[in-house]
Amino acid sequence: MNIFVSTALLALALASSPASASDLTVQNAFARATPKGAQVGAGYLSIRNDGASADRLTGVAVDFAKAEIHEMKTNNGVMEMREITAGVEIPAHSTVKLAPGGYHLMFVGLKHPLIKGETVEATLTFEHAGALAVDMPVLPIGAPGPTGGHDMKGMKM
Ligand SMILES: [Cu+2]
Repeated sequence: MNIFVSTALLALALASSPASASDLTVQNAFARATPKGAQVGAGYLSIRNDGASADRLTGVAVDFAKAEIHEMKTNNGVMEMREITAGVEIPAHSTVKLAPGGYHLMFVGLKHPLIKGETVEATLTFEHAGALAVDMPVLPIGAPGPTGGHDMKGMKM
């Protein structure tokens, strides 16, 4: 009985922090602070799909910029990124990371800088799960974030 109760409480505690829609859970979301006058910013997160069928991240919206889904790749030694218009597949029973050096959320035409210590909200849109609001704490410029990775210096815009 005691074991059952503590397990239930633990599950409740774990369920209370990440944003969740149906079988999808968003974890480790963060945005990077931007220098004054910067036109673009970036955000990162992990999406876990506990469901038996795939879903697809098809869009993202924020109120402080135009938001796009991007992918960064190294091409002949040069970091390049492009917009992913077809969305990002989240396969069943797996986690897809949007992390520095790969997929990321790109905030284009910032209306204001992203300030370290603040939190911004993004709304993710999934093909099946629909809209999901996510809070993204703003970490210092260049922060690799909770999921690790390298910084974006030298990327080709
Ligand atoms: Cu980008």
